[in-house]
Amino acid sequence: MAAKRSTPSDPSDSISSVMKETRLFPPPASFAATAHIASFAALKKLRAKALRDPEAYWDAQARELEWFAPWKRTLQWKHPHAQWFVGGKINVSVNCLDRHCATWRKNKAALIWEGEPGDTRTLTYAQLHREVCRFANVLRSLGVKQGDVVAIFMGMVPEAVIAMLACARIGATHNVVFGGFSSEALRERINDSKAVLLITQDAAHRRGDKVHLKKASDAALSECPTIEHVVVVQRTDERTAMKGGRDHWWHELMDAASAVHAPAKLSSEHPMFILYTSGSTGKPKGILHTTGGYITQVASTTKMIFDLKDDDVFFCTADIGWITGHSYIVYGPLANGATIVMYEGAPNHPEPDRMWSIVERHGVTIFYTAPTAIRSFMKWGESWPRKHDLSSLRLLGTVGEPINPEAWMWYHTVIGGKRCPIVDTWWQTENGAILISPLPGATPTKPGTATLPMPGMDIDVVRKDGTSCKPNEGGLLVVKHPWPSMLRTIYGNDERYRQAYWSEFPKSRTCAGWYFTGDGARRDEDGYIWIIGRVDDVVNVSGHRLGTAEVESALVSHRSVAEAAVVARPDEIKGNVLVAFVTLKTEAARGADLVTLREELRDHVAKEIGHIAKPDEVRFTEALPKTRSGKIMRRLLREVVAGAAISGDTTTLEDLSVLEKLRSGDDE
Ligand code: 7RM
Repeated sequence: MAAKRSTPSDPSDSISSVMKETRLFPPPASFAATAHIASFAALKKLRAKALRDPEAYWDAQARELEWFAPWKRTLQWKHPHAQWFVGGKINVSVNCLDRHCATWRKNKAALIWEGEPGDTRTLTYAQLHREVCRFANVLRSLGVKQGDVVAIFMGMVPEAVIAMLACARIGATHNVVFGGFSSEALRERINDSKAVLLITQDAAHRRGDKVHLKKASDAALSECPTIEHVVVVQRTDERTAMKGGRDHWWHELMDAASAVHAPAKLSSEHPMFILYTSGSTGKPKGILHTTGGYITQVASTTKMIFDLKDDDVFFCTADIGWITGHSYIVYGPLANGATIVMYEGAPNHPEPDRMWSIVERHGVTIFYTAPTAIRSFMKWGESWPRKHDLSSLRLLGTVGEPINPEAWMWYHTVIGGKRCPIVDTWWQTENGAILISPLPGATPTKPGTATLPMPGMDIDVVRKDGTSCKPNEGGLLVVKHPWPSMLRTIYGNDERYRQAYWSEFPKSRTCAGWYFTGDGARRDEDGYIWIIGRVDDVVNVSGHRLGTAEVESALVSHRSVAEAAVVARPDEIKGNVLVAFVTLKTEAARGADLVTLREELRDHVAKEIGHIAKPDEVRFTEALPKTRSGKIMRRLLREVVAGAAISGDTTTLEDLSVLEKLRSGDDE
């Protein structure tokens, strides 16, 4: 008899979570002694109070910022559309720059930048302010008006930060497109947002090579009717074709621009930026964020979660083309008057110790990166960080994926010297700011969980029928009350906004209408939230619903494995069987007996989790298909194992050849 086949996204059964992790790491007393939130008791009190009256909580957070005019209403909620701080007038660049220039921070380093070839630039708050004012004047002189969309297609150079802040200063809505995207992806994002101006650069340094951004821009612009002007930063000595009347050199425009600029007084709900994120099908979604609510929640979470102090040096390794770069390189740290470190190039150029060399030379105190990066560092081996003095570090963070306990322990021991708390931060492009995270001076952490919702957030793990799950019962992660930095809509497609986020738990007699994150999760007996992964990545094997992330975590705990991705292949008998794609650590790959290792890995999973999770098949590969922000694209692997044609959006895939290799491996 053929087994009942349940689709992975069918959330009717609960999700079995098989992860067993009991290690507890309380905040070091010395860290708690100076922390903004200094005890678990204080945090619990704050969360309880904020949950009783979220509007009062966010009202107080917003008051930490500088407003031109106060708001009349904290929240206006017409499901599923929120407006925050209604009637308030504010400017984000004033909060990130002018505010600090009026204090001793005027000559504090705002941005320490390091180019891949080794050149560096430091901009103080006063210097960054002048550059932003000048570029704001440049944008105005090119006819950019409040509400116009400006596309930014750049590498990690200081001008990208200046461009974003200048947009915020004049009230232009920026649309940052990751510099690694193709010209087709750029074109689609320019046209969907109707951008009037593009800021790019001649070329970017990457892994000793150059990425030709202006050439890619030119190819895109052949079919972008809304673009009137292009501003080009000269980063390299590449010869660059400039189109008369349309293209302008950044440095020439800046030389002629005044450094005095009166900031626009924007209403709190003014559209601040659009950021495209890929859905599993169809074209990318333009996530729209507005001004007052976004900066309120981003500034407040940066201060609390990273326990920011004036002598901190904050290094977030994300690209500004992702939400993490927007919120935790640019806006959050600068709103707090912090010193940020920004690095242009690849983490293994010229050698795999580049990050640790940066930490040592600039005295980085807070380091924020992604699990995928941590697994690369592990793969390269601990001799690289061991070459450097990392004693300036006091806090570590992760974001982007569930972190497997193996990687957490490595990060804790090898990078953090067992002394630094780790904040595992859960959030989404749509959220704008971190929603679930430990506070480093307050929350005892466990490897693999983002722990508790932030104060002011009403988050639950629920069953399909909306009732709350019991401890350790897997379910769907939802947000029950609007929050200031939430997306306002999908640009130009409000129907898709309703469908994607608000249709799973619609407004009804028994439900206020909740935001569905798309993630599966469970809450343990301490209330800590364990993300099981995207609901699409939950598979049903012989009637058990398993999060593939947990099987991956078991695989990665084997000494030879660097990274693993697990997907289901439909099977007549079992409903689904698991197929594991595995990359090996550099050392282990040398002379490995793959036939034996394959069996060893299957047994290892059976031992760690149980027989139900034992992969039917283990395939060794050099690399996994990933998005450019490092998330494994399991959707593509599912299509590979099913032998199906690759469908849907692949513009976010980092390296198309990876997929080609996996597919040809199919025919072996
Ligand atoms: C910031 C960002 C969002 C998705 C989200 C999750 C996954 C992010 C964590 C995580 C487990 C984490 N925005 N995710 N952070 N899963 N633990 N700490 O990554 O829009 O690009 O992705 O990423 O599935 O829904 S994003």
